[in-house]
Parts: sequence; structure tokens; C-alpha cells
Amino acid sequence: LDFSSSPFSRGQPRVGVDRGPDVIRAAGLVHRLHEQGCAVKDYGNLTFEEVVVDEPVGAVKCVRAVGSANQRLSEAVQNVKRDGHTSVLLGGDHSLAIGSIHGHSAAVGDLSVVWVDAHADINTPLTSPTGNIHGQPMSYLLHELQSKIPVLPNFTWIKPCVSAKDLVYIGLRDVDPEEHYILKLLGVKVFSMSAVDQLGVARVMEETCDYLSARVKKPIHLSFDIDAIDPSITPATGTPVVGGLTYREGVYITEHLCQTGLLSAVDMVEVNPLRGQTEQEVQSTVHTAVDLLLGCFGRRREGNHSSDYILPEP
Ligand code: NNH
Ligand code: MN
Ligand code: MN
Ligand code: MN
Repeated sequence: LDFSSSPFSRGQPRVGVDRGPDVIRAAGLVHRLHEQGCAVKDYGNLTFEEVVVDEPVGAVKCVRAVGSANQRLSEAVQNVKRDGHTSVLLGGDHSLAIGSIHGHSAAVGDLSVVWVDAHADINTPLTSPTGNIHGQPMSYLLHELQSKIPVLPNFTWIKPCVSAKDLVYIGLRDVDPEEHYILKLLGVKVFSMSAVDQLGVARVMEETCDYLSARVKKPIHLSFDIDAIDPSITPATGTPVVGGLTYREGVYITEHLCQTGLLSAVDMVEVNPLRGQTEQEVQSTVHTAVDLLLGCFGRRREGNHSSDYILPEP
């Protein structure tokens, strides 16, 4: 698997989320993936051209910077996928899902998207209550919302590439009214925290995979916002929301998606080391992000061993 990491924060107003990739690396992610038998290539942090003048367009903030960073990211992800690797994006804020999913789809065609988040991130530029693009990425990517998206500077390269029927949300608990309307209008499959409470995570994952593979089995793009996990475990993030997934539910989601053999790209976003009150809060958040990624790439809690292991003889 190949990493593109994007120390990018302009999709939201809080400083520090651009340091997410470095703290996740410092926690030994690449080494631990090697240990579990993954061939890993780390491309290091992508660099983005500085956008000096970036006045809001309507209510939407930092449009030009977000547009050009995602164009660069999309190309990086396309290269990784065309080389036949699994793409891992370390963010950065969730606006980066635009380039990550766009690039993934440009290289492999139709995708299934599993979006694990407290939030739906499906505001259009015209419904957004905050103007922050990290609350909007899915609106640019869905075919069904194309006619609702105004022309924005540095966004003209984006081609909608995901169908509403190929999208599943898990973990939602802070959805804006306009977003709720959109989810119902498009008939998007949603497993909110209420559904996780009702069904349990095992059935949520079974139903997610049944739903996504009902027609054809498409490559899966997992977009994991660390704020999906309960802030008692992952407090170092910009918009924590109480009542989230447990550590175990989060890891179960990744183990289950790994077992499908269809996981083709993963985003791990919104880890913000400057939002932790203590070093322990930061470490807990970062270690959870690492464990979720290890789960995506083969780590099992029952234990693992390599297929060529030979038991030593006395
Ligand atoms: N729904 C809000 C918005 O559109 C908040 C989004 N914040 C997130 N999303 N952290 O994951 O601005
Ligand atoms: Mn390579
Ligand atoms: Mn979120
Ligand atoms: Mn998000």
C-alpha cells in the first residue's frame, strides 16, 4: 500500500489538523504495517501551492486553496491506483476526501464508499451552515447533486463520480437539517448511532456489505473521520461529538472491511494533535487512528502469523 499524506487544514478553521500525518507516522504506523507483512511505500507529505488571495465565495471559505490541493491529491491517488497499490490518505481535514475519492474513481471506475463519521459531510456550498468545505465533500462527488453545485474557482476539474446507492454512512449523530433532507431525498443508506445501538456493529457491517454488493462488487473506498469514535477515546479532533463509536466498534468496522478483500483506498482524517487537552489525549487519539489502519490491512485481534512460519525444533 502507498501513502499520500496531506497536511492540509483549509477545509475547516482550526489550526493543527495539518499535523495529523506527522503524529500518525511518529506513532510508528509504517513500521507496524511492515511487521504485519504489508509492503508499504510512504510518499511523504504532499506539498501544496500557496493560495495568497482566497476570499470567501458566497459563504464558502478557502475555496481556491481547497480546490487546488484536492486536484493535486487526486493526481497522486490516481498514480498510486494505476500502479496497482492500495491508497492510504493521512489527513488533514475531511475536505481531502474530494481529491482522494475523485482520484480513486478516475483510476478504477465505479466505487463503493463507506463513510464513517459523526457527520454526513454532504452540505452543498449553498446549504452549509459554516462555510467549511470539510462539511461538504460528498456533495461535490455525488452524481445526484450535480445540479445543486454552483461553479467555484479551482473546482471545475471535479467530476461527480459516486452514485447515492453506492454510499453507506456509519456513526452519524450530528447531521444538519439540510443534510438530513438530502439523505432522505437521495435514499442514502445510513447507519446512525441509533442503528449501531439497535443492531450492533456486527449486523451493521453485515448489512453494509450485503447492501453494497447486492449488484456488483465494486472496490471499496473507506473514508474514516476520527470524530466517528467517541471523544472519550479520540478527543484530539476539531469537532468532537459525544455518543460515538467505541474503540472496539471502530476496529471491528476495519477488520470486517479488510475481510471483504475489496478495500482499495482508505482515508484517515481529522486527527488534530493541537486539540488534545493533554499529551495522553493526543496519544489516545493517534493510537486509535493507527489501530484502525492496522485493522484495515490485516491485523486481527485473535492474532496473526505469516504463512511461512515454521515452529522451531529443539
Ligand atoms: N455539518 C457541519 C458543517 O457542515 C460540521 C461538519 N464538521 C465535521 N465533519 N467535522 O466531519 O460544517
Ligand atoms: Mn509504488
Ligand atoms: Mn466529522
Ligand atoms: Mn468528516
